[in-house]
Amino acid sequence: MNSNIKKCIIPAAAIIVSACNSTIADYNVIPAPSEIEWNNEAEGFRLNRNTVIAYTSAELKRDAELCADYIDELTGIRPTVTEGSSAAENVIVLSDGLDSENAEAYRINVGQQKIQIDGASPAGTFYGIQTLRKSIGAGAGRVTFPAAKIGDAPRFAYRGAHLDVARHFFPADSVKIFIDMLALHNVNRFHWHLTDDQGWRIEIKSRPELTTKGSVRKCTVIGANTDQYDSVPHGGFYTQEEIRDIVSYAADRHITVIPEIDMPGHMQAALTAYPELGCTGGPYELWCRWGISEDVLCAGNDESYRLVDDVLAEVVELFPSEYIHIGGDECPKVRWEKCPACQARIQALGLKDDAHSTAEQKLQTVFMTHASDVLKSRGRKVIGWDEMLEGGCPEGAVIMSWRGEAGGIQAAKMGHNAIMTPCEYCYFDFKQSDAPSEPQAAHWGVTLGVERVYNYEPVPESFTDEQKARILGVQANLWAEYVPTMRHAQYMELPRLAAMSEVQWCASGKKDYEDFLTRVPRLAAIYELYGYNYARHIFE
Ligand code: TNX
Repeated sequence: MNSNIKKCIIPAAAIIVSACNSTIADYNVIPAPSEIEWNNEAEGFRLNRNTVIAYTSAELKRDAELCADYIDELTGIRPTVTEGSSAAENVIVLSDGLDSENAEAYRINVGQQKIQIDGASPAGTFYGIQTLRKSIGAGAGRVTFPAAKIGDAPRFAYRGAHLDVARHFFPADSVKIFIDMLALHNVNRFHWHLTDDQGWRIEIKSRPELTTKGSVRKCTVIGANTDQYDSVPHGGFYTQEEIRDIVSYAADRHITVIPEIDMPGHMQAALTAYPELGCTGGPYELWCRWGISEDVLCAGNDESYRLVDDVLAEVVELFPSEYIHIGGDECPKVRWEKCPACQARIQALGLKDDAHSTAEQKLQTVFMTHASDVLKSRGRKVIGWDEMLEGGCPEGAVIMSWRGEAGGIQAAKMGHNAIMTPCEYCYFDFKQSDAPSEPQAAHWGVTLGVERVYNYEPVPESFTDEQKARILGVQANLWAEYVPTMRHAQYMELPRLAAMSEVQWCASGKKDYEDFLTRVPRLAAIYELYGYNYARHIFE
Protein backbone atom coordinates (compact mmCIF):
# COMPACT_ATOMS: atom_id res chain seq x y z
CA MET A 1 0.00 0.00 0.00
CA ASN A 2 1.30 3.43 -0.89
CA SER A 3 1.89 5.41 2.26
CA ASN A 4 2.33 8.68 0.37
CA ILE A 5 -1.28 8.90 -0.55
CA LYS A 6 -2.46 9.31 2.98
CA LYS A 7 -3.31 12.93 2.54
CA CYS A 8 -4.74 12.42 -0.92
CA ILE A 9 -7.90 14.27 -1.85
CA ILE A 10 -11.18 12.84 -0.66
CA PRO A 11 -13.34 11.99 -3.70
CA ALA A 12 -15.51 14.78 -4.99
CA ALA A 13 -18.62 12.78 -4.22
CA ALA A 14 -17.52 12.71 -0.62
CA ILE A 15 -17.71 16.45 -0.34
CA ILE A 16 -21.28 16.64 -1.49
CA VAL A 17 -23.27 16.02 1.61
CA SER A 18 -26.53 14.60 0.43
CA ALA A 19 -29.94 15.16 1.95
CA CYS A 20 -31.40 13.38 4.99
CA ASN A 21 -28.68 14.25 7.46
CA SER A 22 -26.17 12.10 5.65
CA THR A 23 -22.42 12.49 6.20
CA ILE A 24 -19.20 11.19 4.73
CA ALA A 25 -16.76 9.33 6.90
CA ASP A 26 -13.18 10.61 6.98
CA TYR A 27 -10.42 8.16 7.90
CA ASN A 28 -8.05 10.97 8.92
CA VAL A 29 -8.65 10.27 12.58
CA ILE A 30 -6.59 10.48 15.78
CA PRO A 31 -4.24 8.69 16.10
CA ALA A 32 -3.55 8.95 12.38
CA PRO A 33 -3.55 5.60 10.56
CA SER A 34 -0.20 4.85 8.90
CA GLU A 35 -1.63 4.33 5.41
CA ILE A 36 -4.86 5.38 3.77
CA GLU A 37 -5.40 4.62 0.10
CA TRP A 38 -8.59 6.27 -1.15
CA ASN A 39 -10.24 4.63 -4.14
CA ASN A 40 -11.85 7.54 -5.92
CA GLU A 41 -13.22 5.35 -8.71
CA ALA A 42 -15.36 3.03 -6.61
CA GLU A 43 -18.62 3.59 -4.78
CA GLY A 44 -18.46 3.78 -1.03
CA PHE A 45 -20.31 1.81 1.65
CA ARG A 46 -23.61 3.21 2.85
CA LEU A 47 -24.61 2.44 6.39
CA ASN A 48 -28.32 1.90 6.83
CA ARG A 49 -30.81 0.11 9.03
CA ASN A 50 -30.10 -3.22 7.33
CA THR A 51 -26.36 -3.13 7.86
CA VAL A 52 -25.04 -6.19 9.64
CA ILE A 53 -21.86 -6.70 11.65
CA ALA A 54 -20.55 -10.25 11.16
CA TYR A 55 -17.76 -11.61 13.35
CA THR A 56 -15.77 -14.59 12.16
CA SER A 57 -14.33 -15.92 15.40
CA ALA A 58 -15.91 -16.30 18.81
CA GLU A 59 -13.26 -14.04 20.40
CA LEU A 60 -14.61 -11.15 18.37
CA LYS A 61 -18.17 -11.30 19.68
CA ARG A 62 -17.63 -8.60 22.30
CA ASP A 63 -15.79 -6.41 19.78
CA ALA A 64 -18.67 -6.78 17.35
CA GLU A 65 -21.16 -5.72 20.02
CA LEU A 66 -19.02 -2.73 20.95
CA CYS A 67 -18.80 -1.83 17.26
CA ALA A 68 -22.61 -1.87 17.08
CA ASP A 69 -22.81 0.26 20.24
CA TYR A 70 -20.39 2.83 18.84
CA ILE A 71 -22.21 3.09 15.52
CA ASP A 72 -25.51 3.41 17.32
CA GLU A 73 -24.19 6.13 19.62
CA LEU A 74 -22.88 8.12 16.68
CA THR A 75 -25.60 7.59 14.11
CA GLY A 76 -28.71 6.28 15.83
CA ILE A 77 -28.50 3.17 13.64
CA ARG A 78 -27.69 -0.07 15.42
CA PRO A 79 -26.42 -2.79 13.06
CA THR A 80 -27.45 -6.35 13.85
CA VAL A 81 -24.58 -8.50 15.11
CA THR A 82 -24.23 -12.02 13.69
CA GLU A 83 -21.68 -14.79 13.80
CA GLY A 84 -20.10 -16.14 10.61
CA SER A 85 -19.20 -14.56 7.29
CA SER A 86 -22.07 -15.71 5.09
CA ALA A 87 -23.61 -12.23 4.62
CA ALA A 88 -22.35 -10.90 1.29
CA GLU A 89 -23.98 -7.51 1.16
CA ASN A 90 -24.28 -4.51 3.41
CA VAL A 91 -21.99 -6.07 5.97
CA ILE A 92 -19.12 -5.06 8.23
CA VAL A 93 -17.00 -8.20 8.60
CA LEU A 94 -14.66 -8.54 11.56
CA SER A 95 -11.82 -11.04 11.46
CA ASP A 96 -8.61 -11.53 13.41
CA GLY A 97 -6.57 -13.46 10.88
CA LEU A 98 -4.28 -10.70 9.59
CA ASP A 99 -0.71 -11.87 9.19
CA SER A 100 1.51 -9.29 10.87
CA GLU A 101 4.43 -9.19 13.28
CA ASN A 102 2.57 -6.51 15.21
CA ALA A 103 -0.26 -8.14 17.17
CA GLU A 104 -2.21 -4.88 17.26
CA ALA A 105 -2.03 -4.23 13.51
CA TYR A 106 -5.19 -4.05 11.43
CA ARG A 107 -6.36 -3.46 7.90
CA ILE A 108 -9.65 -2.05 6.70
CA ASN A 109 -10.96 -2.55 3.22
CA VAL A 110 -14.02 -0.48 2.38
CA GLY A 111 -16.01 -1.46 -0.70
CA GLN A 112 -19.56 -0.77 -1.79
CA GLN A 113 -21.03 -3.93 -0.28
CA LYS A 114 -18.64 -4.68 2.50
CA ILE A 115 -16.30 -3.19 5.06
CA GLN A 116 -13.74 -5.78 6.03
CA ILE A 117 -11.72 -5.21 9.23
CA ASP A 118 -8.87 -7.67 9.75
CA GLY A 119 -6.84 -7.53 12.93
CA ALA A 120 -3.67 -9.45 13.68
CA SER A 121 -5.46 -10.27 16.95
CA PRO A 122 -8.80 -9.24 18.45
CA ALA A 123 -6.99 -6.16 19.79
CA GLY A 124 -5.95 -5.25 16.25
CA THR A 125 -9.54 -5.67 15.07
CA PHE A 126 -10.64 -3.45 17.95
CA TYR A 127 -8.33 -0.65 16.78
CA GLY A 128 -9.78 -1.03 13.29
CA ILE A 129 -13.21 -0.58 14.85
CA GLN A 130 -11.95 2.52 16.68
CA THR A 131 -10.71 4.01 13.42
CA LEU A 132 -14.01 3.28 11.70
CA ARG A 133 -15.88 4.74 14.65
CA LYS A 134 -13.84 7.93 14.75
CA SER A 135 -14.11 8.35 10.98
CA ILE A 136 -17.88 8.73 11.35
CA GLY A 137 -17.68 11.79 13.56
CA ALA A 138 -20.60 12.67 15.75
CA GLY A 139 -24.17 13.55 14.98
CA ALA A 140 -24.27 11.69 11.71
CA GLY A 141 -27.48 9.97 10.60
CA ARG A 142 -26.80 8.08 7.40
CA VAL A 143 -23.10 7.68 6.77
CA THR A 144 -21.22 6.88 3.59
CA PHE A 145 -17.79 5.36 4.03
CA PRO A 146 -15.67 6.24 0.97
CA ALA A 147 -14.03 3.24 -0.73
CA ALA A 148 -10.51 2.92 0.63
CA LYS A 149 -7.89 0.66 2.09
CA ILE A 150 -6.32 1.44 5.43
CA GLY A 151 -3.26 -0.23 6.93
CA ASP A 152 -2.21 0.57 10.46
CA ALA A 153 -0.20 -0.62 13.47
CA PRO A 154 0.97 1.06 16.66
CA ARG A 155 4.54 2.20 17.25
CA PHE A 156 4.61 1.16 20.93
CA ALA A 157 3.16 -1.94 22.57
CA TYR A 158 2.75 -0.11 25.91
CA ARG A 159 0.44 2.86 25.54
CA GLY A 160 -0.45 3.91 29.04
CA ALA A 161 -2.60 6.30 30.99
CA HIS A 162 -2.49 6.61 34.76
CA LEU A 163 -5.09 7.81 37.24
CA ASP A 164 -4.44 8.64 40.89
CA VAL A 165 -7.53 7.72 42.88
CA ALA A 166 -5.85 8.16 46.28
CA ARG A 167 -5.70 11.96 46.50
CA HIS A 168 -9.26 12.11 45.27
CA PHE A 169 -11.48 9.10 45.01
CA PHE A 170 -13.32 8.44 41.76
CA PRO A 171 -16.28 6.06 42.06
CA ALA A 172 -16.32 2.91 39.92
CA ASP A 173 -18.67 4.45 37.33
CA SER A 174 -16.28 7.35 36.83
CA VAL A 175 -13.39 4.95 36.39
CA LYS A 176 -15.36 3.25 33.61
CA ILE A 177 -15.86 6.60 31.90
CA PHE A 178 -12.11 7.13 32.14
CA ILE A 179 -11.55 3.70 30.57
CA ASP A 180 -13.93 4.62 27.73
CA MET A 181 -11.84 7.72 27.14
CA LEU A 182 -8.69 5.61 26.96
CA ALA A 183 -10.25 3.19 24.46
CA LEU A 184 -11.21 6.13 22.23
CA HIS A 185 -7.52 7.05 22.10
CA ASN A 186 -6.14 3.53 21.49
CA VAL A 187 -4.56 3.43 24.95
CA ASN A 188 -4.02 -0.18 26.06
CA ARG A 189 -2.69 0.10 29.64
CA PHE A 190 -4.54 1.67 32.56
CA HIS A 191 -2.16 2.32 35.46
CA TRP A 192 -4.38 2.58 38.54
CA HIS A 193 -2.64 4.35 41.45
CA LEU A 194 -4.63 2.82 44.31
CA THR A 195 -2.79 3.73 47.48
CA ASP A 196 -1.10 6.81 48.90
CA ASP A 197 -0.68 8.95 52.01
CA GLN A 198 -4.18 10.40 51.59
CA GLY A 199 -6.16 7.20 51.14
CA TRP A 200 -6.10 3.42 50.62
CA ARG A 201 -8.58 2.54 47.89
CA ILE A 202 -8.47 -1.23 47.39
CA GLU A 203 -10.29 -3.71 49.59
CA ILE A 204 -7.92 -6.34 51.00
CA LYS A 205 -9.95 -9.03 52.73
CA SER A 206 -7.19 -10.33 54.96
CA ARG A 207 -6.40 -6.77 56.06
CA PRO A 208 -9.75 -5.01 56.50
CA GLU A 209 -8.18 -2.19 58.55
CA LEU A 210 -6.56 -0.84 55.38
CA THR A 211 -9.94 0.37 54.27
CA THR A 212 -11.86 0.63 57.57
CA LYS A 213 -9.13 2.88 58.98
CA GLY A 214 -7.20 3.93 55.90
CA SER A 215 -9.73 5.10 53.34
CA VAL A 216 -11.34 8.23 54.82
CA ARG A 217 -9.35 11.35 55.67
CA LYS A 218 -10.81 14.00 57.94
CA CYS A 219 -10.30 16.95 55.67
CA THR A 220 -8.44 18.25 52.63
CA VAL A 221 -6.03 21.14 52.34
CA ILE A 222 -7.30 24.12 50.40
CA GLY A 223 -5.23 25.01 47.34
CA ALA A 224 -1.54 24.29 47.04
CA ASN A 225 -0.71 23.27 50.61
CA THR A 226 -1.97 26.46 52.22
CA ASP A 227 -2.44 26.10 55.95
CA GLN A 228 -6.18 26.09 55.50
CA TYR A 229 -8.25 22.95 55.43
CA ASP A 230 -11.84 22.20 54.67
CA SER A 231 -13.66 20.14 57.25
CA VAL A 232 -15.15 17.65 54.84
CA PRO A 233 -14.19 13.99 55.29
CA HIS A 234 -13.07 12.52 51.96
CA GLY A 235 -12.90 8.83 51.24
CA GLY A 236 -13.95 5.78 49.35
CA PHE A 237 -12.53 2.49 48.18
CA TYR A 238 -13.27 -0.17 45.59
CA THR A 239 -14.65 -3.48 46.75
CA GLN A 240 -13.07 -6.53 45.18
CA GLU A 241 -16.27 -7.08 43.25
CA GLU A 242 -16.06 -3.58 41.79
CA ILE A 243 -12.42 -4.14 40.91
CA ARG A 244 -13.19 -7.38 39.08
CA ASP A 245 -15.94 -5.63 37.19
CA ILE A 246 -13.63 -2.77 36.17
CA VAL A 247 -10.85 -5.15 35.13
CA SER A 248 -13.27 -7.01 32.91
CA TYR A 249 -14.79 -3.78 31.52
CA ALA A 250 -11.28 -2.68 30.57
CA ALA A 251 -10.39 -6.10 29.12
CA ASP A 252 -13.42 -5.89 26.83
CA ARG A 253 -11.80 -2.74 25.46
CA HIS A 254 -8.38 -4.41 25.17
CA ILE A 255 -7.04 -2.43 28.09
CA THR A 256 -4.93 -4.13 30.74
CA VAL A 257 -5.30 -2.68 34.22
CA ILE A 258 -1.97 -2.36 36.03
CA PRO A 259 -2.57 -1.72 39.73
CA GLU A 260 -0.05 0.23 41.76
CA ILE A 261 0.55 -0.41 45.44
CA ASP A 262 3.03 2.33 46.28
CA MET A 263 5.72 1.20 48.75
CA PRO A 264 7.63 1.64 51.03
CA GLY A 265 6.92 5.39 50.97
CA HIS A 266 3.56 7.05 50.31
CA MET A 267 2.23 4.59 52.91
CA GLN A 268 0.68 6.89 55.48
CA ALA A 269 -2.75 5.33 54.89
CA ALA A 270 -1.41 1.86 55.71
CA LEU A 271 0.41 3.28 58.73
CA THR A 272 -2.84 4.80 59.95
CA ALA A 273 -4.29 1.30 59.90
CA TYR A 274 -1.16 -0.39 61.30
CA PRO A 275 0.85 2.17 63.33
CA GLU A 276 3.17 -0.57 64.56
CA LEU A 277 4.59 -0.77 61.01
CA GLY A 278 6.06 2.73 61.16
CA CYS A 279 9.53 3.38 62.62
CA THR A 280 8.13 5.61 65.39
CA GLY A 281 5.02 3.56 66.15
CA GLY A 282 2.73 6.50 65.45
CA PRO A 283 -0.03 7.30 65.99
CA TYR A 284 -0.55 8.29 62.36
CA GLU A 285 -3.41 9.91 60.53
CA LEU A 286 -4.30 9.95 56.88
CA TRP A 287 -2.76 13.01 55.35
CA CYS A 288 -5.02 15.95 54.59
CA ARG A 289 -2.29 17.74 52.63
CA TRP A 290 -0.11 17.00 49.59
CA GLY A 291 3.57 16.21 49.37
CA ILE A 292 5.88 13.53 50.66
CA SER A 293 5.40 12.08 54.12
CA GLU A 294 8.56 11.28 56.05
CA ASP A 295 6.74 8.42 57.72
CA VAL A 296 7.19 5.29 55.65
CA LEU A 297 6.97 1.56 56.27
CA CYS A 298 9.67 0.37 58.66
CA ALA A 299 12.01 -1.78 56.60
CA GLY A 300 13.52 -3.35 59.71
CA ASN A 301 10.24 -4.91 60.82
CA ASP A 302 9.30 -8.32 59.39
CA GLU A 303 5.64 -7.40 59.82
CA SER A 304 6.00 -4.73 57.11
CA TYR A 305 7.10 -7.41 54.68
CA ARG A 306 4.18 -9.57 55.78
CA LEU A 307 1.75 -6.75 55.04
CA VAL A 308 3.19 -6.51 51.53
CA ASP A 309 2.86 -10.30 51.11
CA ASP A 310 -0.78 -10.25 52.17
CA VAL A 311 -1.70 -7.32 49.97
CA LEU A 312 0.07 -8.66 46.88
CA ALA A 313 -1.47 -12.11 47.35
CA GLU A 314 -4.91 -10.57 46.83
CA VAL A 315 -3.76 -8.10 44.18
CA VAL A 316 -2.62 -10.91 41.87
CA GLU A 317 -5.97 -12.64 42.28
CA LEU A 318 -7.78 -9.49 41.17
CA PHE A 319 -5.53 -8.32 38.36
CA PRO A 320 -4.43 -10.74 35.62
CA SER A 321 -1.87 -8.20 34.33
CA GLU A 322 1.65 -9.46 33.58
CA TYR A 323 2.94 -6.36 35.40
CA ILE A 324 2.16 -5.10 38.89
CA HIS A 325 3.40 -1.62 39.85
CA ILE A 326 5.11 -1.47 43.23
CA GLY A 327 5.82 2.26 43.36
CA GLY A 328 9.16 2.95 45.02
CA ASP A 329 9.05 6.73 44.54
CA GLU A 330 9.73 9.49 47.02
CA CYS A 331 10.67 7.43 50.06
CA PRO A 332 12.51 9.72 52.49
CA LYS A 333 15.11 7.92 54.61
CA VAL A 334 15.03 10.15 57.70
CA ARG A 335 13.11 7.65 59.81
CA TRP A 336 15.22 4.68 58.71
CA GLU A 337 18.41 6.59 59.54
CA LYS A 338 17.29 6.86 63.17
CA CYS A 339 15.33 3.63 63.52
CA PRO A 340 17.09 0.90 65.53
CA ALA A 341 15.26 -1.87 63.66
CA CYS A 342 16.20 -0.46 60.23
CA GLN A 343 19.79 0.08 61.31
CA ALA A 344 19.98 -3.45 62.72
CA ARG A 345 18.70 -4.77 59.38
CA ILE A 346 21.33 -2.72 57.53
CA GLN A 347 24.01 -4.20 59.80
CA ALA A 348 22.74 -7.73 59.47
CA LEU A 349 22.66 -7.49 55.68
CA GLY A 350 26.06 -5.78 55.56
CA LEU A 351 24.69 -2.81 53.58
CA LYS A 352 27.16 0.05 53.29
CA ASP A 353 27.28 3.51 51.77
CA ASP A 354 29.26 3.64 48.56
CA ALA A 355 29.83 6.12 45.74
CA HIS A 356 26.44 5.32 44.15
CA SER A 357 24.06 4.78 47.01
CA THR A 358 23.58 5.02 50.73
CA ALA A 359 22.97 2.02 52.97
CA GLU A 360 19.36 3.20 53.37
CA GLN A 361 18.85 3.34 49.60
CA LYS A 362 20.14 -0.22 49.48
CA LEU A 363 17.69 -1.14 52.22
CA GLN A 364 14.93 0.16 49.97
CA THR A 365 16.22 -2.11 47.22
CA VAL A 366 16.01 -5.03 49.66
CA PHE A 367 12.41 -4.09 50.33
CA MET A 368 11.53 -3.72 46.65
CA THR A 369 13.31 -6.95 45.79
CA HIS A 370 11.20 -8.73 48.39
CA ALA A 371 8.01 -7.46 46.72
CA SER A 372 9.42 -8.30 43.32
CA ASP A 373 10.29 -11.86 44.42
CA VAL A 374 6.81 -12.38 45.86
CA LEU A 375 5.33 -11.35 42.53
CA LYS A 376 7.82 -13.41 40.54
CA SER A 377 6.88 -16.49 42.53
CA ARG A 378 3.32 -15.83 41.36
CA GLY A 379 4.39 -15.47 37.74
CA ARG A 380 4.33 -11.68 37.57
CA LYS A 381 6.82 -8.91 36.81
CA VAL A 382 7.19 -5.53 38.45
CA ILE A 383 7.20 -1.94 37.33
CA GLY A 384 8.61 0.75 39.63
CA TRP A 385 9.25 4.49 39.52
CA ASP A 386 12.77 5.51 38.57
CA GLU A 387 13.93 5.86 42.20
CA MET A 388 14.10 2.08 42.04
CA LEU A 389 17.45 2.45 40.28
CA GLU A 390 18.97 4.23 43.27
CA GLY A 391 20.12 1.40 45.49
CA GLY A 392 20.47 -1.19 42.72
CA CYS A 393 17.39 -2.39 40.91
CA PRO A 394 15.47 -5.67 41.40
CA GLU A 395 16.30 -7.98 38.52
CA GLY A 396 13.91 -7.83 35.60
CA ALA A 397 12.08 -4.75 36.90
CA VAL A 398 10.69 -2.27 34.38
CA ILE A 399 11.54 1.34 35.18
CA MET A 400 8.96 4.06 34.82
CA SER A 401 10.92 7.22 34.15
CA TRP A 402 9.14 10.24 35.63
CA ARG A 403 11.88 12.59 36.88
CA GLY A 404 12.71 13.49 33.31
CA GLU A 405 14.02 10.91 30.89
CA ALA A 406 17.25 10.16 32.74
CA GLY A 407 15.86 7.14 34.59
CA GLY A 408 14.60 5.57 31.38
CA ILE A 409 17.87 6.21 29.62
CA GLN A 410 19.89 4.78 32.50
CA ALA A 411 17.55 1.78 32.72
CA ALA A 412 17.84 1.00 29.01
CA LYS A 413 21.61 1.25 29.20
CA MET A 414 21.64 -1.11 32.20
CA GLY A 415 19.56 -3.64 30.29
CA HIS A 416 16.21 -2.89 31.94
CA ASN A 417 13.07 -2.19 30.01
CA ALA A 418 11.60 1.25 30.54
CA ILE A 419 8.39 3.19 30.15
CA MET A 420 8.75 6.89 29.49
CA THR A 421 6.57 9.26 31.44
CA PRO A 422 8.82 12.29 32.05
CA CYS A 423 6.82 14.87 33.97
CA GLU A 424 7.73 17.75 31.66
CA TYR A 425 5.81 16.09 28.79
CA CYS A 426 3.52 13.51 30.33
CA TYR A 427 2.11 14.95 33.57
CA PHE A 428 -1.44 15.89 32.84
CA ASP A 429 -1.82 17.27 36.37
CA PHE A 430 0.39 20.15 35.16
CA LYS A 431 -1.44 23.24 34.08
CA GLN A 432 -2.03 23.58 30.39
CA SER A 433 -1.98 27.35 30.10
CA ASP A 434 -0.72 30.38 32.01
CA ALA A 435 -4.06 32.16 31.78
CA PRO A 436 -5.19 33.46 35.18
CA SER A 437 -8.51 31.70 34.63
CA GLU A 438 -6.78 28.31 34.59
CA PRO A 439 -7.87 26.16 37.55
CA GLN A 440 -5.43 25.25 40.31
CA ALA A 441 -2.97 22.68 38.94
CA ALA A 442 0.53 21.38 39.48
CA HIS A 443 3.17 23.33 37.60
CA TRP A 444 6.80 22.70 38.49
CA GLY A 445 7.88 25.41 36.07
CA VAL A 446 6.40 23.65 33.05
CA THR A 447 3.20 24.67 31.31
CA LEU A 448 2.15 21.58 29.45
CA GLY A 449 0.09 22.54 26.43
CA VAL A 450 -1.14 20.18 23.74
CA GLU A 451 1.69 21.02 21.33
CA ARG A 452 4.37 20.28 23.89
CA VAL A 453 2.82 16.87 24.57
CA TYR A 454 2.51 16.25 20.83
CA ASN A 455 6.14 16.95 20.08
CA TYR A 456 7.52 14.62 22.72
CA GLU A 457 9.88 11.98 21.29
CA PRO A 458 10.36 9.15 23.78
CA VAL A 459 13.32 7.34 22.20
CA PRO A 460 16.67 9.15 22.36
CA GLU A 461 18.31 9.33 18.95
CA SER A 462 21.66 8.34 20.40
CA PHE A 463 20.31 4.92 21.46
CA THR A 464 21.56 1.71 19.87
CA ASP A 465 18.87 -0.54 18.37
CA GLU A 466 19.06 -2.75 21.43
CA GLN A 467 18.51 0.20 23.75
CA LYS A 468 15.67 1.48 21.56
CA ALA A 469 13.89 -1.84 21.93
CA ARG A 470 13.99 -1.38 25.72
CA ILE A 471 11.60 1.58 25.56
CA LEU A 472 8.33 -0.33 25.84
CA GLY A 473 6.23 2.77 25.49
CA VAL A 474 4.91 5.99 26.88
CA GLN A 475 2.36 6.96 29.50
CA ALA A 476 0.41 10.05 30.55
CA ASN A 477 -0.13 10.49 34.29
CA LEU A 478 -2.96 12.21 36.09
CA TRP A 479 -2.16 12.90 39.73
CA ALA A 480 -5.29 14.04 41.46
CA GLU A 481 -4.30 16.50 44.18
CA TYR A 482 -6.20 19.23 42.32
CA VAL A 483 -8.59 16.97 40.44
CA PRO A 484 -11.64 16.36 42.63
CA THR A 485 -14.07 15.09 39.99
CA MET A 486 -14.15 13.06 36.78
CA ARG A 487 -15.40 16.17 35.01
CA HIS A 488 -12.20 17.93 36.03
CA ALA A 489 -10.15 14.86 35.11
CA GLN A 490 -11.61 15.08 31.61
CA TYR A 491 -10.58 18.72 31.38
CA MET A 492 -7.02 17.74 32.29
CA GLU A 493 -6.95 14.76 29.91
CA LEU A 494 -8.67 16.08 26.80
CA PRO A 495 -7.40 16.88 24.28
CA ARG A 496 -3.88 16.33 25.64
CA LEU A 497 -4.58 12.60 25.52
CA ALA A 498 -5.26 12.97 21.80
CA ALA A 499 -1.76 14.43 21.37
CA MET A 500 -0.33 11.66 23.54
CA SER A 501 -2.12 9.03 21.47
CA GLU A 502 -0.10 10.07 18.42
CA VAL A 503 3.13 9.94 20.46
CA GLN A 504 2.17 6.41 21.47
CA TRP A 505 0.78 5.21 18.16
CA CYS A 506 2.36 7.01 15.20
CA ALA A 507 5.84 6.47 13.78
CA SER A 508 7.99 9.39 14.90
CA GLY A 509 8.67 10.71 11.40
CA LYS A 510 4.96 10.72 10.61
CA LYS A 511 3.84 13.13 13.28
CA ASP A 512 2.76 16.55 12.10
CA TYR A 513 1.25 18.98 14.59
CA GLU A 514 -0.45 21.22 12.02
CA ASP A 515 -2.07 18.20 10.43
CA PHE A 516 -3.09 16.93 13.89
CA LEU A 517 -4.86 20.24 14.55
CA THR A 518 -6.98 19.78 11.44
CA ARG A 519 -8.12 16.40 12.77
CA VAL A 520 -8.96 17.45 16.33
CA PRO A 521 -12.42 18.95 15.64
CA ARG A 522 -13.82 15.61 14.47
CA LEU A 523 -12.62 14.00 17.70
CA ALA A 524 -13.85 16.94 19.78
CA ALA A 525 -17.31 16.41 18.27
CA ILE A 526 -17.18 12.89 19.72
CA TYR A 527 -16.12 14.35 23.10
CA GLU A 528 -19.20 16.56 22.90
CA LEU A 529 -21.45 13.68 22.02
CA TYR A 530 -20.28 11.71 25.07
CA GLY A 531 -20.46 14.79 27.27
CA TYR A 532 -16.72 14.83 27.96
CA ASN A 533 -15.50 18.11 29.40
CA TYR A 534 -12.47 19.01 27.29
CA ALA A 535 -10.07 21.94 27.40
CA ARG A 536 -10.60 24.51 24.65
CA HIS A 537 -7.16 26.18 24.56
CA ILE A 538 -6.20 24.98 21.11
CA PHE A 539 -9.48 26.16 19.65
CA GLU A 540 -9.13 29.70 20.97
C1 TNX B 1 5.23 13.21 42.18
S1 TNX B 1 5.40 11.01 40.09
C2 TNX B 1 4.65 12.05 42.62
C3 TNX B 1 3.24 12.05 43.03
C4 TNX B 1 2.63 13.42 42.99
C5 TNX B 1 3.11 14.14 41.75
C6 TNX B 1 2.51 15.51 41.57
C7 TNX B 1 5.60 10.25 41.39
C8 TNX B 1 6.12 8.94 41.22
N1 TNX B 1 5.29 10.83 42.57
O1 TNX B 1 3.12 11.46 44.30
O2 TNX B 1 1.26 13.31 43.00
O3 TNX B 1 4.50 14.27 41.81
O4 TNX B 1 2.81 16.04 40.30
